[in-house]
Amino acid sequence: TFDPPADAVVRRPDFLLGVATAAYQIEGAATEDGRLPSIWDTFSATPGKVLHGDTGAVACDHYLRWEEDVELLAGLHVDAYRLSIAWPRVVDAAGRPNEKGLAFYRKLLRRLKEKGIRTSVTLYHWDLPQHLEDAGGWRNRATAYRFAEYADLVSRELAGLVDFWSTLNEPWCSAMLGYGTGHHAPGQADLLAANQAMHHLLLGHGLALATLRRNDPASRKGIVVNVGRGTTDGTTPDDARAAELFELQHNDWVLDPLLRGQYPPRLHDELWPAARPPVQDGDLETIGTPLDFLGINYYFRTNVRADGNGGYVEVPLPGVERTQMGWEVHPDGLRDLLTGFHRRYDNLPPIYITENGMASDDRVVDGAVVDRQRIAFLERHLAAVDEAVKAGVDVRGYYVWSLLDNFEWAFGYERRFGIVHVDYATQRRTPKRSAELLREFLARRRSPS
Ligand code: PNW
Repeated sequence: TFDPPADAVVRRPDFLLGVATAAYQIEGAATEDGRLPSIWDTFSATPGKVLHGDTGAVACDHYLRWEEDVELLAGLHVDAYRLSIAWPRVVDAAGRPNEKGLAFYRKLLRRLKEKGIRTSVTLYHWDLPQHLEDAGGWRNRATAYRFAEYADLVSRELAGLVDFWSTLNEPWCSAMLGYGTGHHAPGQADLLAANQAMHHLLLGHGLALATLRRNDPASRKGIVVNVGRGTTDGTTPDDARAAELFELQHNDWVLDPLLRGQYPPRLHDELWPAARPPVQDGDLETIGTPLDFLGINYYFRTNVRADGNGGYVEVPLPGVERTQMGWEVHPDGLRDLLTGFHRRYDNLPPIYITENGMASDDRVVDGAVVDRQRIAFLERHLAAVDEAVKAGVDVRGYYVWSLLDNFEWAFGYERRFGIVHVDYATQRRTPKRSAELLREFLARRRSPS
């Protein structure tokens, strides 16, 4: 069973426990009701970019099966559901609302409300309309303004149906994997482009946040960032510095402009002198607009050492537990990052863990999926959150990534993050053992007998 200690924060009825998904990873119906192509349609259709040539064209067919999926959520007794809106579904090429796309999210959010499930909506989970990429994408400052216009349109249409708005999901991944390494759409590999993209993503976030405040004052507004734990098994001062640089490049790059109103000076002085962001007057004030909450996505720890060139290099630790992604299981990293942010930022907003979870090669055997590694993973990470709360960090909720097995970006359908198994041939959903334990825990928490 899933049985956290009596005083664990996750037992408090007001600690939000939920599950998360994202539009492109589950919806499918890529050309339905006037949806425009996004950079992920283009990227996944490009040979060699996604494992086995998988695409999100069908995915979990959630656009058509959303009612069944809401029943699944209600049956789990989750407090909250985190989803994202597909920008190319709701805005047409001329910037006008696409009513059919909006109607989908309206009926979905209404149904969730009827079921008593809190809604957490991300505006941008990586599916940039392709026509905006053709105009320079996030390298182009104009995209920040297009994003704010999209936020304005959506928040006017859906005001009152959303409890938590997040502007962006993981700007680090959009900027670095999309424009810096090319592992994600749109597939550019250029450090300057990544810094341009990061700046315009953050600017778009700040502009959108102000718009959301005007249009939907009762909701809470924030942003979701991915954070990485970097440590070293090396013994030299340069190794220690390498671990610092890792976290500087992953965490401070994003959090310092959001929470301190500046990019970390060391980042561009030491690591990337030739890739300075295109900051204009007033941008950092816009980016530093106060947040109602900060969403944190945490997955793994990275062991690094000095590379001998002033940078760092990853050196995987032998003999540690890993997931189907090859990512190290390291719950203490979540605790240590949370307490570290609490020390570093004076004005740290309330935190929600907006994603945590793991991939495993799950199969249905005799109608059941026994995902033991995931159950232990979730228990240990919730225990790490509990330790952070007891050390004074204000963490108010936790979402498991993900409700369903889904399109895992460059790894396609071969990596399974769901607490519910999806058989892609039939679209049959089978709750894994982790989902059943979560359901039992939430039912008991709701009505202790
Ligand atoms: C996140 N990394 O992506 C995303 O928000 C989800 O859409 C995704 O399915 C989930 O985590 C699992 O991957 C990440 O390389 C992708 O550090 C890559 C990294 C981190 C997060």
